[in-house]
Amino acid sequence: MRWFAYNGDADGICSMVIRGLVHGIEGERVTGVKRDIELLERVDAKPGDEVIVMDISLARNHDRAKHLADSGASITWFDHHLQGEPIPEITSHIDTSANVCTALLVSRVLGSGEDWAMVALHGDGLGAHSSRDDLAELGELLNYNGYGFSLADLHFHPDELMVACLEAGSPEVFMQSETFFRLRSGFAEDIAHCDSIEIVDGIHMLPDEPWARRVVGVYAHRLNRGGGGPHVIAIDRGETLQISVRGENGIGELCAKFGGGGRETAGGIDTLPKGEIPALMNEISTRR
Ligand SMILES: [Mn+2]
Repeated sequence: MRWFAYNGDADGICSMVIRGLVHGIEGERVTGVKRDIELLERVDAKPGDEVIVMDISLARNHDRAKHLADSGASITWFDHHLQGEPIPEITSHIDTSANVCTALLVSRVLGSGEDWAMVALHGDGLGAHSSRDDLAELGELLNYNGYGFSLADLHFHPDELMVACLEAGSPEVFMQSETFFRLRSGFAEDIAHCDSIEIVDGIHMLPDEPWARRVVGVYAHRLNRGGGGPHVIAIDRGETLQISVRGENGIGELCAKFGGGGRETAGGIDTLPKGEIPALMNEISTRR
């Protein structure tokens, strides 16, 4: 039996589409909202099963990955997030360079699907490294769909969106679909709210509302495109903040100090107690 565990954002979806166009997507597929990254917990692989993991951090799934590898599953891992301690039994294509995304790694290994990899670079806020500016909107919209506190916030289940992209075959064909137009109009409605976002003590503070939970990632990438980071964007959840951080480098490691994670230019902390805001902002200010 084959299992797939892939991030529900643009990069995870494009990685899966590239794989699917070459070898198909037969198997048990596990995904979720972007922030749901402990996907391996839902992979119930038996000895001899194959597990393909795309765009989720090995550091955040280390114990479960080790357990599955030790119990005889064969695991292949494509990613660009913090790796933590490597696991020798895993076939790993992990590159944390700031100019790659997971879909690009998948496309290089399979020798195919470069167009979808160019979409994914835009989705991950790495559009400067994409050779296809005409795919920027698609990348941003696929990424936008992955953000939300739970699946109920999303326009489409990430797996449904992935299948729609796969069936379209090419980014150009998908951009003519009803699915694409629904994403575009949903996004336009959500991003219009962003004019009202206030900056409180250096933090872009968003309310805990569905539009904010959906648009926060794209809003953060757009801020970062203007330079001047690291930028801190938060959703106010009462006692705690859900934090996104964007910058030029070292962002995942910065977030890991506060129980979060990420990669070179983007990271997050799911639940930061408000008492820890000064410590976080101290770290941020040393990097500005
Ligand atoms: Mn990614």
